Amino acid sequence: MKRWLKRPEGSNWGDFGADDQVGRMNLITPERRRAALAEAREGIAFLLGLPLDHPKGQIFPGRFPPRLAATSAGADRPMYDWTPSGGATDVVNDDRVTMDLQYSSQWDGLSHYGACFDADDDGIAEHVFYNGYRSDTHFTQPAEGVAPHAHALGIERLAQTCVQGRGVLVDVRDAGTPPHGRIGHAALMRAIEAQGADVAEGDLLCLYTGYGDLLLRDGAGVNRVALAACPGLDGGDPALLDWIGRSGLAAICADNPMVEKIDGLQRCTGKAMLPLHEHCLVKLGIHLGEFWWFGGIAPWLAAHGRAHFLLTAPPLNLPGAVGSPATPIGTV
Ligand code: UVW
Repeated sequence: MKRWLKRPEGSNWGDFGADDQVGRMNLITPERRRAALAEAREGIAFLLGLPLDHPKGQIFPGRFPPRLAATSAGADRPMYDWTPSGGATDVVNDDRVTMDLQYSSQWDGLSHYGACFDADDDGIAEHVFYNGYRSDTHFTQPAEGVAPHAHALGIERLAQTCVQGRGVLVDVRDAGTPPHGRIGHAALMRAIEAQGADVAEGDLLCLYTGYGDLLLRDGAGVNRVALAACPGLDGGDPALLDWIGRSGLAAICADNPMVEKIDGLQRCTGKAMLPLHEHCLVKLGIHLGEFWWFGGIAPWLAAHGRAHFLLTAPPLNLPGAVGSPATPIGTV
């Protein structure tokens, strides 16, 4: 069922079907996955995710590290105690965790980020998400337990695609203007070319900014010094947004907090504070991977003159969640 009369300029709403909920992940076809599998030539696998226990705790404002507790059946009884009934010898532990799903390495789901847009073409802006799904009709406050937050575009939709395709690693640590600054279209194209990479329909672009290395080295969270030290995409560059639209990329993943460069959130009226988020998540259905870590795979790829690899990165299959922790694996 079509949910809009007017779609945002430059968007692809409806192109994958009126009820589509996975956007450009549709472009990872069996053929593109076979091409990705062919990149796993050596059988060497790299973990592309950060740990969930940063020494300094909070790494993103408002998102807290996991709190882990052993499950327990009562004051002094372990959860599993089979000995009284059967005399069995099993000893079993379970854990319970409370965590912000978008703490550390994560996926932004298509229900994570929306925009104010007049999709009804009646002069009144609604809160809309990819493909015209709406805040008022497709979201509820999550209740205790597993009540869904997103009744559409939940992260389980992404999980159902399995998120397995060809990763393209681009080292952009020195690509920004000024150094460690914003990466616009020209700078990104230079970096892609310098590394002999090519970007094809259905690819998962991975941007190595060095931020994940800084986090591991210093335990630093999101602060001005760390943000200033690493580049990010320039969401204000129309040529970059146009290229992303034309590229056929299925997702963009980075080792920095937001994929796009932020110099501190500025007050702004009538436009998005995070224009790349709006362009990718809202207009095009391009998922964003954030806070990943490329410090292991990038040197290997560089040493072997390669940029492509098999990327496998499913999120949690948690119905109704708007984002998810990620434990991505790159195989070369
Ligand atoms: C926000 O958009 C606030 O966060 P993220 O970078 O996780 O998308």
